[in-house]
Amino acid sequence: MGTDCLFCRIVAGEIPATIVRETATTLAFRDIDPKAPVHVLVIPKEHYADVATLAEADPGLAGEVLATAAVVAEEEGLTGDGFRLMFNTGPHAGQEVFHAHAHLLGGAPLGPMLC
Ligand code: DGP
Repeated sequence: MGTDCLFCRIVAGEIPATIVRETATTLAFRDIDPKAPVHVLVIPKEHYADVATLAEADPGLAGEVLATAAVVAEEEGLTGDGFRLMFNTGPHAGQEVFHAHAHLLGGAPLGPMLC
């Protein structure tokens, strides 16, 4: 996508982020405004506007995003007590950044909290 996408710019190293895991196709980094003790965003490096677009165009890559999220959940110690993995998709969900991303949340009881 390029310079007008915030997360593409993080992938390119043009905007700093606290990266917790990187694979050939995915990147996981801490959310700048965490809503839980652990709040990591997991994205495909390639630009897709949202998870529906991603899943239709490249289901394998969508699976790689989920796999990276699962590894980060394990590394962050979330697998015992549980965690939430969610994709805001479109304006009614409050999606603000139109580069597909999973929110990985955990580290405390989450209740009905939304991102
Ligand atoms: P969403 O509402 O689902 O589009 O969530 C976008 C998330 O992106 C939101 O929780 C805040 C986070 N975010 C926005 N700008 C930045 C940034 O520059 N760096 C990081 N690490 N996260 C950001």
